[in-house]
Amino acid sequence: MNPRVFSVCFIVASTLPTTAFSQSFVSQYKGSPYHDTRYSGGPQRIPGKVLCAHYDLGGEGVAYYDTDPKNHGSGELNPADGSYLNEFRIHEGVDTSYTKFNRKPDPIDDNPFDKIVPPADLLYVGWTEPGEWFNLTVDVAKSGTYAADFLYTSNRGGTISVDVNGKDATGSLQITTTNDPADPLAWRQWHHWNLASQLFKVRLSKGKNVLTVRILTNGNMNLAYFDFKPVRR
Ligand SMILES: [Ca+2]
Ligand SMILES: [Ca+2]
Repeated sequence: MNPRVFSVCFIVASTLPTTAFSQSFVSQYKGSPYHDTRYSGGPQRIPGKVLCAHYDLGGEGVAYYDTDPKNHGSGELNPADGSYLNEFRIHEGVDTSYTKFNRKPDPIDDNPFDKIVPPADLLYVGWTEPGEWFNLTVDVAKSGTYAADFLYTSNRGGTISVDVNGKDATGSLQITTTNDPADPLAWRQWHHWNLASQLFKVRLSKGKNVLTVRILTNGNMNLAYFDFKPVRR
């Protein structure tokens, strides 16, 4: 082959994949945005808060990977009692719960060791372990760079990452532990909430995108939401 032709072919081949791969990932993806009787669904909107508990429909291996098929929040920690919150996604493998306020004698999520007090009855993904992941289909209003604040608890620190359309977009993100030795209650080390301001920045294209949140190390984190805001230039 003429070396010039070869080098042109090589440049084309090496610049195509990112966009082509993203488009093919989205078009071949079998998951779909979450909805239920209370939540009308549709892709979660960016800018805005993207709720982890509203991870996509599609089940194990498509919309998420969880280490076991049981939901250890809904129907277990939170007994099945007919209520929306206690039975939220009860038959799915991802483990979900919600922030509990005004519990006596020991406050749960509105405790004095919170770095930031979360909203009450906020659904979140918990019982996380390394290797687990879940997908969030989002609708981006405008192409650009977005910064994400992250509402979470972290018993022992750890790392997560976020893919955009099947490709790692953040690398390993260090999650600061919210463990506080001053709390006399061992179980409450899973309930100290914090907001990681601008945990990561990511470039997103207008329209439908699929985010994959991955638990890389340690687990034992509760993931509530990522709040995406446009980065002003
Ligand atoms: Ca599970
Ligand atoms: Ca889990």
